[in-house]
Amino acid sequence: MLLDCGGKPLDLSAPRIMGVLNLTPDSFSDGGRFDAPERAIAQALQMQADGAAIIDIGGESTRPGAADVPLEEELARVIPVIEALVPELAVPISVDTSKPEVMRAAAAAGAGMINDVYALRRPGALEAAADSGLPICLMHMLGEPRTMQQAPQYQDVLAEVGAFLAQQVARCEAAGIARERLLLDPGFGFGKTLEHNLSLLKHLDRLALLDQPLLVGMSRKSMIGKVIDRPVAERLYGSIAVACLAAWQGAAIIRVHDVRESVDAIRMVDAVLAAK
Ligand code: 8Y4
Repeated sequence: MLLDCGGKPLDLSAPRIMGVLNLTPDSFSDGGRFDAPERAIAQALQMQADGAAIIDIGGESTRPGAADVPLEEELARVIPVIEALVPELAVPISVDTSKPEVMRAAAAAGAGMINDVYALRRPGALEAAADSGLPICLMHMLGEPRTMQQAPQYQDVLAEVGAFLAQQVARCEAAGIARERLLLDPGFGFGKTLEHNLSLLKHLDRLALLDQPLLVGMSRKSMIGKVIDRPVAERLYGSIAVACLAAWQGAAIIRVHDVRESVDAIRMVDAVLAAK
């Protein structure tokens, strides 16, 4: 299956790696205004060389407890980097944003995918994403980043995440977005306890029944830290393990920080998937 990402093809006939390029001030000390574009370009080229099929660029921290980034700040962080990267990269760029203005500016700058953790629920986002013509990743989140980890509860996490994603697909179709443009993501860590995250991963294959490509992001997250009791810098092997479990169950795209290691791991998984 070939996805057209703003003119750059993304081949989803095997599981692919999405590299995370963070433009938040904690990753680039000047907040993206000064030398960040140069550093971001070097990092993106390295991720492409390491086998990333797409690179996700975000200027808004979506970590639990994080505050909202003002629009002008997010535009200033993200758009110059997208403009600089698009002509340099063969692989598409995905823009991690929930703001319609950022979606429109990123699409105009040549971005190839919209990755919205709010699943286009912010005012104006549905229309902006529809108008872009780009593929869109719709992610499940219970609550808002500031409060989502305060005792999230479900009757049946898999059924509720699945129903939410199916509902958002229907909403997008009603707005004129073809199903072929939609990827779905259960949103690991977004309003979920460790037990919720583990159940979602164990039964990820059930979400494949929604018939849209699945994108998952678990790299370095606290669901790994809690199980292996390691700080964020020491979660590579745990991250590789969950990436493989997701690929094994049919995940199309796996969002990771450690591209090279993850590409090797999922290539191995794919070889087994493809065996007779
Ligand atoms: C350490 C490193 C601890 C990173 C936590 C984190 C997803 C996503 C994020 C995801 C999609 C993150 C933008 C959270 N997670 N987009 N974005 N799916 N589609 N936290 O799971 O990486 S940011």
